[in-house]
Amino acid sequence: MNNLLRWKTTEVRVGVVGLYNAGKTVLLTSLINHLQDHDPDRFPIGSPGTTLRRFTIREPDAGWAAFNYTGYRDSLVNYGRWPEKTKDRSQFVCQFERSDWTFSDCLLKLYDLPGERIADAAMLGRDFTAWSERMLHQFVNDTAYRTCCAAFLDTLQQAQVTETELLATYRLALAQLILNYKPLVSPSTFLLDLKGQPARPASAEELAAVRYCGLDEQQQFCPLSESLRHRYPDLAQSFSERYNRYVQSIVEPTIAAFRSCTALVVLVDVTMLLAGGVGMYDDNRQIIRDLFEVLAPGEHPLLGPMARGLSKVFLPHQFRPRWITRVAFCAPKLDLVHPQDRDRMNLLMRRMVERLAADRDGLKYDFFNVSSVVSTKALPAAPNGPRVLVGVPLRDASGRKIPPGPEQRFTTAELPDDWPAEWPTGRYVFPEVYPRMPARKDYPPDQVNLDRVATFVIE
Ligand SMILES: Nc1nc2c(ncn2[C@@H]2O[C@H](COP(=O)(O)OP(=O)(O)OP(=O)(O)O)[C@@H](O)[C@H]2O)c(=O)[nH]1
Ligand SMILES: [Mg+2]
Repeated sequence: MNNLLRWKTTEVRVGVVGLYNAGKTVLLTSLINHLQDHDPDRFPIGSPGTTLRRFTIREPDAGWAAFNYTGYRDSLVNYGRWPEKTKDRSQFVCQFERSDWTFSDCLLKLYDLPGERIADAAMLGRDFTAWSERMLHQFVNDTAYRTCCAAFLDTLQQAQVTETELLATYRLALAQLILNYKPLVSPSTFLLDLKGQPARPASAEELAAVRYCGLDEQQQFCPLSESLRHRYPDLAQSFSERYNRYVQSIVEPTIAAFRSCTALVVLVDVTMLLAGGVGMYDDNRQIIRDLFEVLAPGEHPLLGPMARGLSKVFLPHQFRPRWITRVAFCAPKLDLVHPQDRDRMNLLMRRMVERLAADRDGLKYDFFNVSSVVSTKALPAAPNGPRVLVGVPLRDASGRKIPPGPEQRFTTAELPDDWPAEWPTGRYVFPEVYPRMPARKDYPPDQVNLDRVATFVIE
């Protein structure tokens, strides 16, 4: 009887965004695992007691690579390793029924992307001139950027310049940004090229010598000042063409799909920001602001909440709103923070990004501190005592990766109750650990609050 009643399908599209290494792929892998092998006691979703059934994996949409769920889960379960770094955008599509939805089943589309690409978000809707102005504004007005980009800014000032000099000094600037934990590295192919090859740790000069700022060696570009655009119109023209091709082939396909999601999961890795220093915080905030500008979450300006409510009830899914109405801000890796500080983690994230969401009419948003794969246990701590966790360390004292060994006790940073006015790289340390996954194939990992995120975004 149930099936006769379910006469329509509700399509839900959820995009996960966040800087590289923020935990997007791990979050999606754990989420899919919990939906596929659903246990209402371990993953309460929707109204109390909701069960899921008939979970089926579907083909991704045309033009999309499939999210490698099986591979990622296999690496977690069988090899005890975190999934590898994401190299390209991908999509996971599944369909299931939930007992709290009487008339409809759910077609869920999940989107993953390499975190590097979101640094290019500001290119959407900007031509080469506007992008140049924006980048140069940032380089000149922010001390950290000015320092990293000094040689490039000098080149811009010279009476005579060549394309080679400009590109070489710009690549050096991008390399300096990477080495100074500044994630706003654009064009992002400098960090992660078209073949999915990430930049390897090296000196700034080495990085500048082997990486490209553009689609490939022949199609590199860099921002040009107004005066240079004026004095070298041919160069400006060819940079502009390369820029357009770059936007068309990299930025549009990656970022544009996120625009028509129904919900976004925005990962704000508080542990990485505290560890990376104040510059990393500033940049991540800037990147989320850019992303909000181009993705424009919130109600459709012409329709508003009323029409949205009606369209959901009466229209077939292909006519449902094609814009983002919900944003779940998530602070991932909760298990790297001592339970004593976990409320602070949520508060820090809220202080950082709430304004961006509150300024958007009709956007529903909430904040969650999340652990997708709980991989530590905590020992009790006195209010000002050391925060001690137990887990399998992933690195030795000098930061080198080590093979998995026995569980160890280690100290993790105490979280401040607000963002300090300034803090250096390395003041806060949150040692990484190996994942803890149940070996049983159909038994999803322990998680915290991922169920609440799922309830919020799948509606
Ligand atoms: N302890 C712990 N670590 C986590 C958790 N989720 C992610 N991590 C750590 O974060 C790293 C990066 O996670 P990914 O999911 O690969 O990050 P991503 O956002 O997909 O990164 P890109 O693919 O580079 O954009 C992992 O290798 C883990 O070290 C978690 O729930 N607990
Ligand atoms: Mg990833």
